[in-house]
Amino acid sequence: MTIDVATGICRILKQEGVGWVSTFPVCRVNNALGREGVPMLMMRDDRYAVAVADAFSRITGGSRIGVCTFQGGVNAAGMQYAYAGMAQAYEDGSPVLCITDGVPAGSSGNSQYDVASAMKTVSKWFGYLDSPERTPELMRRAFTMLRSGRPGPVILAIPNATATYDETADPYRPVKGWKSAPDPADVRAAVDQLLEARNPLIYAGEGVIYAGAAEDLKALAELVNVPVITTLKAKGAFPENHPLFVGVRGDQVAHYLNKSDLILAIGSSLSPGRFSHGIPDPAKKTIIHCNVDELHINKMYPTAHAVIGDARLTLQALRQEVSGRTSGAGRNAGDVAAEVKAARDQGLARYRQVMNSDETPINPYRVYGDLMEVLDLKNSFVTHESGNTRDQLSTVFDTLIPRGFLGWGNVSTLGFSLAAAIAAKKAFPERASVAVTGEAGLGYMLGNLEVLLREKLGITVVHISNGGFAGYGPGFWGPGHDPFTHRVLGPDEVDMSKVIGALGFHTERVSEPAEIIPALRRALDVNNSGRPAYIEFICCQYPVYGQWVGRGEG
Ligand SMILES: Cc1ncc(C[n+]2csc(CCOP(=O)(O)OP(=O)(O)O)c2C)c(N)n1
Ligand SMILES: [Mg+2]
Repeated sequence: MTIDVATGICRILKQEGVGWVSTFPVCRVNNALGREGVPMLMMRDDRYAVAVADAFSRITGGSRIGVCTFQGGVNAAGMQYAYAGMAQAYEDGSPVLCITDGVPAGSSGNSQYDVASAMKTVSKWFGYLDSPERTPELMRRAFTMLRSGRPGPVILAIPNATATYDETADPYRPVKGWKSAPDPADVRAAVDQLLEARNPLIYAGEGVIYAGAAEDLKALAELVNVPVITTLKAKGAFPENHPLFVGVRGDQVAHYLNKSDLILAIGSSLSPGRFSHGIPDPAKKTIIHCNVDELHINKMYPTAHAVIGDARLTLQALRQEVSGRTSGAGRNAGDVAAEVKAARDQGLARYRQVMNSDETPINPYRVYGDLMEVLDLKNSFVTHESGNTRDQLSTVFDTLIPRGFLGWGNVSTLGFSLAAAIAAKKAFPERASVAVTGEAGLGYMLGNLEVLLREKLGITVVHISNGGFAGYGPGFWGPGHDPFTHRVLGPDEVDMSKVIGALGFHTERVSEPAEIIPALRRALDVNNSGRPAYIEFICCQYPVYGQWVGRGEG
């Protein structure tokens, strides 16, 4: 049976269980998607087309692959705009499939922008379909890379979507993805060191979520009686009401990072970036680095011992080894939980206080506290924006299930929260989905709000409206910040609830603390009927949050 490349790709996507594709026109595969009955979620710009698919892969822990299409080929404005989304997906290690038009044979080198070189800098693999017969092969390779090893974006460029091939010559079979188990000798050596340490600490990264290993992490932590911190991107990999949970950031996390003599890192690159910790006094600590990829071993810090393999298989092997050595009793380490509780209570005291504040303008922590009260934390999704909402929510928001909260941002690209909230609604339609943003994130979202109305996506956008760009550093004022570039028109000058209300959203503007909970309840209620909501909370400028250790002002 002879079919064209675009149709072949669509049929393979269906075989791979892809239920929808996000897009911004144009891409020559799109008409085939339409003909073959693959729903398209049309965003309002190319960056968001990538970001929604990227977020879907993150939120499902890679168990369902997000796929997007956008304009490519010669002089492709779409691809240049999509680049921002791909760069973020690459830096954050998200397994998203990007399909685009390729530069046709005979046209390479005629424009200034070198498509292939640019795409290679933001992908785990850039596939160029130079011959129609190779369609099944390249799709097989793409899904192999999306489902195996270190996660990252894969790009497929199709220079001639109408070329034809024989579909029966190389019949496509879905790719399962493969995992590797660690070397048992490495597991033994790691356990030797772990059992000898006085103050070990588990440092869990997002690899735990991609490996579906949250339960295994909990089981190991309990067996060895070791406190746990998670990275921003792994927030929720460990239940945050667990007695061994220390935090993502803040004084209690600093206390444990400083105090530890051994760090058992699992599923984390251990890369000190803008939004992660540095390891204090690394030379004085034993770093056991469990990772799926050798790329991160001995990076920045000397690795005392590496355990290479899938996070779930690694955690299981570590647990089995500890059990065997201790006749199932695990590591006896005194009352670790009581110390964790005391450190958390001390570290969180000042935030818990403002979470109950009645001041006006509203303290942003009061909004976060009330949000936690309103949501069923085992059946909802919340994400932050770049800016204070990231720093504050990752300090205090209690995440009880993996992906009940999406922390994101090795590179923290403004506007991603809307894409994440959309992807969460697609992944778990029954869950409430909330994006918390400042004015800069909102600005990036505005053009895409129409999508929520068109697609009947019942999502709530919570705006912490404080009339300025807080950005990084100590806040809106003071040394180290940007005094000339923070002020924008604030709630006294612009009423965003009217602007977004005119689009068709349910909107409210809240300036009284007592009104926060009722307003949130009304918004979530409206969401149940597929109508999006926007609530503007008139807040004070309160740039206070937990710091990253060893990163200066973060
Ligand atoms: C695409 C992009 N450009 C620039 C930045 C740098 N940046 C981080 S936060 C921020 C301003 C945030 O202000 P706002 O949205 O009002 O949040 P607030 O901190 O006031 O809550 C900027 C410009 C970024 N994260 N992403
Ligand atoms: Mg702001």
